[in-house]
Amino acid sequence: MSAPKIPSDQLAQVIDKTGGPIVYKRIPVQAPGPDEVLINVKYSGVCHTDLHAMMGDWPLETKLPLVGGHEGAGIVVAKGQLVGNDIQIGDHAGIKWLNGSCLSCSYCRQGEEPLCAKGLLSGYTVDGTFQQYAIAKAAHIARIPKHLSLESIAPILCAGLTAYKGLKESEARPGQTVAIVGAGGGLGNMALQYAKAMGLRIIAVDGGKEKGEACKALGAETFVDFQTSKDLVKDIKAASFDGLGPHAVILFAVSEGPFQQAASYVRPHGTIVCIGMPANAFIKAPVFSTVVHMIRIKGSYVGNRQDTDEAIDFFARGLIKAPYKVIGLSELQKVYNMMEDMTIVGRYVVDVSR
Ligand code: 8ID
Ligand code: ZN
Repeated sequence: MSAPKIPSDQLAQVIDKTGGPIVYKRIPVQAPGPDEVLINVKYSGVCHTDLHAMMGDWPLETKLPLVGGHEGAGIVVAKGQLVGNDIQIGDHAGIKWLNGSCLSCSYCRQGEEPLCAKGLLSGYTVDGTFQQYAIAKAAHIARIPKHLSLESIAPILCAGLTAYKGLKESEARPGQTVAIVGAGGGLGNMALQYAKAMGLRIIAVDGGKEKGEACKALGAETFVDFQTSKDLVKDIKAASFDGLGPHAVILFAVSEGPFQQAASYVRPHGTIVCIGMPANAFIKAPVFSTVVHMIRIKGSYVGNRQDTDEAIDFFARGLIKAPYKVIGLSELQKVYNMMEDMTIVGRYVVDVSR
């Protein structure tokens, strides 16, 4: 394939200072380093993490100025000298949250690269996918088969991957029940589809009629509305069929309450998996019942390269059909406003060309 023409500048959404605003403007296109690729991003999902990054919600500084975004799907247009022949110009590829890692520490060697102390984070410590040309370490790009739609695969690159990994980390087995908290949002919707494909029974927890209907359409057997339930703990336990509570609880909500409630309804010997990261939040559980019920509480953080391929494979086999809406990159702030108002059902994907 002849080398595509790469412009010297491009449109991007740029954060100049923590707290925002984002500014839609022209910035230079960067050249990839020796072990990197340059990807012409076509579509990028918008994750709540992008909003946390802009607002400075977490005890980890971002680069500034910053181009956010870490669910980018596009086409490889340039590669550094050290990149092998297994990546060709014209290949379809994804940029995910983990933009790169050292590949030689004990975590990287064991397939736990998200734990690498030298990890680079797309749209956080390095520029991400809310621009037309984005860079990633070649070893970490997601390989996207060419017959798959770049628009619909974009949300798999973080929401799908993270939800799938969280379900694996829960160790819930086919036939067992998981409570998915924050099920109406981007990660939650994906978790519903992966859980269904993995043979799990699902209790979805979120707020509002629209999210309730969406959750049921995506595979939830029961929907518990946290905004109207008078006794959430009782309702979730009752929804677990034998009344003992779900075998696993996966927490995607961007509020602290669920992180302090889950231990009250998870089943004895059950597992609580924390994935959502609300600002300044703490997990709380009574020591006595955590001990005598042998409860496990753990975190789960994106996924490794193998998890990425597996998550894409579920999608490629037609098992993952979480809803998304497309909007121009120029309208990113509107997505953030809806996210803050909790009115997004599923995911927004930005079309980076407009
Ligand atoms: O690797 C990771 N751990 C990882 C990866 C990607 C994203 C973690 N995250 C984090 C994000 O940074 C964010 O904190 O997961 C969280 C969820 O991301 P998202 O799915 O992109 O957010 P969303 O689309 O806004 O969905 C959040 C849902 O939570 C519901 C909301 O109604 C919304 O549907 N929710 C809230 I806020 N409070 C709730 C409550 N008390 C609740 N649902 C149930 N009970
Ligand atoms: Zn994300």
